[in-house]
Amino acid sequence: MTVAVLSIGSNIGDRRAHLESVVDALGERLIARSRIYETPPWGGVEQEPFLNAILLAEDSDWLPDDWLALAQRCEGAADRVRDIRWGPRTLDVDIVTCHDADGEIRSGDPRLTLPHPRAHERAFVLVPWAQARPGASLGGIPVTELLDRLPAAEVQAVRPLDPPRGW
Ligand code: A4P
Ligand code: MG
Repeated sequence: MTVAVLSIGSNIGDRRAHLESVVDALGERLIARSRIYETPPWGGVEQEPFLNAILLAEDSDWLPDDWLALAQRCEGAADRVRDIRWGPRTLDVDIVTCHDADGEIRSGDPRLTLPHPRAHERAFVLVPWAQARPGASLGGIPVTELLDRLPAAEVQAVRPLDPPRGW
């Protein structure tokens, strides 16, 4: 069995519908989800604000590659075009971390690096994750501690949307 933490983001088109498409694709695998947050773009490319959320999912048979395949299927279904690194996108689905019965899975494979190499420095990942799973940790460090290491302004800029239907 594996449990995956997925970071989902969108800043083109119907942003909320793009996030909800991942919830639909997970179906009964979904075990928890954060609220939806509006977040300033991270990474230096000037672009529209993102909606971001964290989803937790589990499957009794799946390996990490299966979560990546699902992520890429969802991106493809949203007509995701890969051009500018860290640029605008209809839907981005990243595997933040993946656990099996032995604990957090580690991989240096560039096709699927685990944990995600930049998750620990992104308020748009850590704020929703701490909200969905208050005791969560990444690489053995509590997510709340990782948040304390980020500039306060970056953390405060990650704002929950008003509670919408279903979230
Ligand atoms: N890959 C390796 N490890 C992973 C993993 N753990 N999860 C590979 C997902 N994919 C992983 O990704 C490039 C390759 O990474 C894939 O082929 C996969 O096999 P990509 O999604 O095609 O490229 P990208 O998204 O342009 O690059 P990257 O580095 O993944 O960008 P990020 O890190 O996804 O950043 N600001 C806000 N506020 N909110 C956002 O959601 N997102 C980005 C994109 C930038 N700024 C943002 C946001
Ligand atoms: Mg990505």
